[in-house]
Amino acid sequence: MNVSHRTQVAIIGAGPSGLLLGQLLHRSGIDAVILERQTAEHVGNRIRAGVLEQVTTELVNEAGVGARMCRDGLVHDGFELLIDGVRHRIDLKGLTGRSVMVYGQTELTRDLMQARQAAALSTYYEAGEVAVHGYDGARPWVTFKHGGAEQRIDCDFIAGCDGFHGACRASLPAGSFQEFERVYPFGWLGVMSDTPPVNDELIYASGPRGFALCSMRSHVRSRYYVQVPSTDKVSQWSDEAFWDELRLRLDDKARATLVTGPSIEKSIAPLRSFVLEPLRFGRLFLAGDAGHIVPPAGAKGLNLAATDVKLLAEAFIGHYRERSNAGIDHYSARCLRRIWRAERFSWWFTRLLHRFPDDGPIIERFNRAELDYLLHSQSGLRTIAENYVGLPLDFGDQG
Ligand code: RFL
Ligand code: PHB
Repeated sequence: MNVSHRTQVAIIGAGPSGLLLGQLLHRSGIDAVILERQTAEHVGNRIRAGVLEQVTTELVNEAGVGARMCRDGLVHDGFELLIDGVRHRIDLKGLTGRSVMVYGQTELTRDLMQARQAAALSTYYEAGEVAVHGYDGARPWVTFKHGGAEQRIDCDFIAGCDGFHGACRASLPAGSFQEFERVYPFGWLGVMSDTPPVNDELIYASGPRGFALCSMRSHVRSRYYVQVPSTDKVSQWSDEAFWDELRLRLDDKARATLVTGPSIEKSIAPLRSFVLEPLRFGRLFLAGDAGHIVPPAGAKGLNLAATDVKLLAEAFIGHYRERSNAGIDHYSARCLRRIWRAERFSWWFTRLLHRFPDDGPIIERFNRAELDYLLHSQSGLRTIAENYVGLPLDFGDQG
C-alpha cells in the first residue's frame, strides 16, 4: 500500500531540535510533520544534557512549553572548579549578569512531546527507512515505511534534525560538504541516582586521576560523571566501583557529603568535536547534532541545537509570512559562527580539565599554569563565565 501526504516542512528526528522546531512552526501557523525512527517511549526516556543557557530557556518559553521548566528548573548563578583538591567558584551572575538553568533534556523533551500531542500534530514514531529526495530542486519529498505501508510526504523544505547518526547527513552528495572532526581518547561514564546532589552548584573536578563532574537534575536526583578510557565498557563498572572512583576525584568536603545509592542509569558517552559545513543544501537544512557535536564539558550541545532551531524557525517564518528568503540564505553562516565559538570553547575547556593519555609532565604543568592564571585574573574568570553562560546570539555582528 502506498500513502502520500503533503506538508510545508518535513522534520526528520524527534529529539529536542525536531520537537522544538515543530512547536515554533506550529505557533506561527506553519504546517510540519515529524518522522522519528524510535518509539515515543524511547525518545522520552533518553538521558542526556542538563544545563540550559538563557537563550534556550527564552526560546522554550517563546515556544509556549516553559511552564514546568520555570517551576521545577534550578537557577544556578555559578559553578565550582575543583582543581587538584582546591575549589574555585565561577560566579556566573557576578561576572556576566547571567545565570544558567539546570533542567534535564529528558524533561524538556517530554514537555515538547506533550505539547505536540495536545495540539494533535502529526508525528510518525517508528518511521523506518526514512530517505530524503529532491532537495536540490523546488519540490523535495521524503519516503519512509510506517505501519506496514510505504509512505511519501511532499514538502517545501526538509529539516534534518536526526542527530549524528541520521539519514539526512548521510544523504549528502560527496564533494558538497566539508567535515571537521576530533575524537577524544576518553569518554564520560555517567551515573544517574535518586540521591540528593553533593553540592548546591555543579562541581567540575580535575586532578591526577582525571576529570569528574557532579551535576544534578533536582534536589533529589543527581548526575555524576567520571572520565574513563574510551576502551572501557559500562559492564566493567559496578556502582561501587563508580562511587569509589568518584570519591577519589573529589575533595574532603564533597567526600563527607556525597550520598551514594543504586544507579538508575549508567552509560559511557564518547567525546567528539565535529562540524559539517555548510548546514544548508538547497531545501535541506541540518540543525542540532546532525550538523555538529561538542564534547560535553562546556554544556553546549543542547544549547547549540536550540539556537540552530531558533534561526531555522525564523528563516521559515520569514519565507512564509514575509516572502523573504534572507533568513534561509543566511542560516548556515549565522549558525556556523556561533557553532565554531562553542566548539572552540568546548574543546579548550575539555583540554584544560582532562588528562590525555599522551600528556607528558610538561603539558600537565602548562595546563595547571593556565588554570592558575585564569582563576586568579578577572579577565580569565570572565573568559570562562561568558562562554559558559553563552555569548549573545548577535556577538561580533557589529564588525
Ligand atoms: P538527538 O537528540 O540525537 O535527536 C535526533 C533524533 O533523530 C532520530 N533519528 C532518526 N529519525 C528518523 N530517521 C532516521 N534515520 C533517524 N536517525 C536518527 C533519533 O532517534 C533522535 O530521536 O539530536 P538533537 O535533537 O539535535 O539534540 C541534540 C542533543 O541531544 C545533544 O546535543 C545533547 O544531548 C548532547 N549530549 C549532551 N549535551 C550536553 O550539553 N550535556 C550532556 O551531558 C550531554 N550528554 C549528549 C550526551 C549526547 C549523547 N549522544 C547523542 C550519544 C550524551 C549522549 C549519549
Ligand atoms: C549534565 O548534568 O548531564 C551535565 C551538566 C554539565 C555538563 C555536562 C553534562 O557540562
